[in-house]
Amino acid sequence: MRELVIGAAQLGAINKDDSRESVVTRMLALLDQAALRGCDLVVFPELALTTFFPRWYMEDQAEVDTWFEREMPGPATQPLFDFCREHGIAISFGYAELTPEGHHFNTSILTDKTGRIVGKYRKIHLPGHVEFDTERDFQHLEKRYFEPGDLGFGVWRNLGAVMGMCICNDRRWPETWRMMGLQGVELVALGYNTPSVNSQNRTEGERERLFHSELSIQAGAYQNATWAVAVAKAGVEDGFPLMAGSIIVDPNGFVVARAETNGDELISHRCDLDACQFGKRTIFDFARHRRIEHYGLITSRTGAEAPPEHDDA
Ligand code: CDV
Repeated sequence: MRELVIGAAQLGAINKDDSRESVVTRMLALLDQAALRGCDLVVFPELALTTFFPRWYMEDQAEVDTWFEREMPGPATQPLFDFCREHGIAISFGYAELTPEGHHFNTSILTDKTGRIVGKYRKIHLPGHVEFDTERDFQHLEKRYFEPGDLGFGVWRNLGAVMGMCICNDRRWPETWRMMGLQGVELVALGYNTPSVNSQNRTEGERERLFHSELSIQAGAYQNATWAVAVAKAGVEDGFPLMAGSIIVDPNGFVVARAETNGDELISHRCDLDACQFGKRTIFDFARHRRIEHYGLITSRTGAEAPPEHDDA
């Protein structure tokens, strides 16, 4: 059996004024718990080091750039990597990445147990909008501050497993999961910052938001016979609530661990990677069952186009 103890380290609210150092201290406290539980890999949320800054409208690029990391590890994050090496724990977390060439990405990294970065993913499905939107109850400006990821959906051999990453909104797109599924993924690490209410529909609250999140993750895990670790940034950030509900999902799509609070919380599960094999060899044996000759529209058409209307009478 290939088993890994996987931790999902949910973070509670991070307010605008909270320093990266204070967040890293909280992350280290969760890593201490993870070490006691014997975790092999600990997954943290999207944009783990700061508040979810895309809710704030900014025009000054210098101000925007204060939310980004120019190096990874940097002085504030180095202790996380030191912890990995000292305790033999791999980690994955999200942050805003500013490249030396001046590109801005919503990024996640994956390390091995020595703290070496072995995988990087840059968020491809960026939700939200570019300009201030007066119709929304609050802003979601990811399309303003980030470029779509340019690295595709990679997978990496790490800790004896095939691991992939995606970020928040990516989890709602079957294409995300299938791209990794086609590379034999056995564990998908993903973090999210999902507001508890829909900024464009006040009737859609936390119950529906959690349902849609779990529906997407459970379907993605099942249809690609992979473990999935989905980790929230939760709680009320400067008055704006983010839903919690971090989960670990098995390759049959069942939730095997779930966070119970809205704050910093570690959940964990001993995951048998070989449990992916049954689904991959039977109902989701892609090589035997997929019919790519009928899937052309998926890569040739972006938006939905219904056939022309005609008179049925
Ligand atoms: N950070 C996100 O990508 N959030 C989106 C919200 C805006 C719907 C999500 O899919 O959860």
